Amino acid sequence: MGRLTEAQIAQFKTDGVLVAEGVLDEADLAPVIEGYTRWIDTKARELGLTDLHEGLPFDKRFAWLYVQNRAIEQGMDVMNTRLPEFFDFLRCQNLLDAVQQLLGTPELIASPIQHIRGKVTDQSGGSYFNVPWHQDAAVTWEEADHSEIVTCWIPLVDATVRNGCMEILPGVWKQGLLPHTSGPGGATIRPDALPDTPPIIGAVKKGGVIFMHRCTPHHSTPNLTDTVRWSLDLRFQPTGTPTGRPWLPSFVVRSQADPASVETDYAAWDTAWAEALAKPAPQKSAHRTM
Ligand SMILES: O=C(O)CCC(=O)C(=O)O
Repeated sequence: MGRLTEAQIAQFKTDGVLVAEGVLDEADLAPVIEGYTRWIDTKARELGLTDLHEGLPFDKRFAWLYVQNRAIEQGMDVMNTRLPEFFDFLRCQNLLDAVQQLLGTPELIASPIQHIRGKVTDQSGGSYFNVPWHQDAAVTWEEADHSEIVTCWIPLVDATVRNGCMEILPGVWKQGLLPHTSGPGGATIRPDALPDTPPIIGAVKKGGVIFMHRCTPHHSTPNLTDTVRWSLDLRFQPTGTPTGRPWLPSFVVRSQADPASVETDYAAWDTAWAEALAKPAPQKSAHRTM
């Protein structure tokens, strides 16, 4: 069991980042892509777009729809669409095998901090397209500062320098949480505190995953192509550890000690998210900026 080599696990532990190719199979990602293909089609029709571009593939269609009406991306994130295919993907065995190897435990929950990003060349829309240098720990409450959270960045198309892959700073996680300020794209590391470390270029093929420590700085680069750089970013951590967003639901995705605790009921997941999102968010922001 396990898709990562001992050398890859050791690299993650040293660098706080691992760009791993071939973690997932085509069949792992296909349902999520099909689910989003369906969602985009429905949304385009609801918006009454004149040209539906029905013949275009997944890595192109959204860009052409976005040009017509940026509202196509509203409500697209995973906790809003709540697609059954995405719910199932949270328990993807190939992904969780790798996470288990990195965390050394089969007792795992999915953090509520999870996104899909359809990054197009026009960055003027959603702020989450062009994310500035940050550490994921800066967007959680301090209750999660001792939680071993692993970010899994999962391209749904090949991520390249030209279509706006990430850049990541290796080894910097050892410095802990760096000071952040708030900027147009969200929490960002104060420029004077950004370490002078050469970045790793996060180009990775579909099927690969970039694993990151919660204190690993990373940012997104512009998409210079006419295609869509689709990706998921999900976070997993040992069961029982704080997520840093206690007002949002987290779910057991794997357990050897208590297999019945794994959330396999779509309706329960759907309802928990709907109820959490219907409540006002706490006054204390999740973004630790100064
Ligand atoms: O997908 C991107 O370009 C940025 C992702 C990111 O910042 C994150 O996963 O925390």
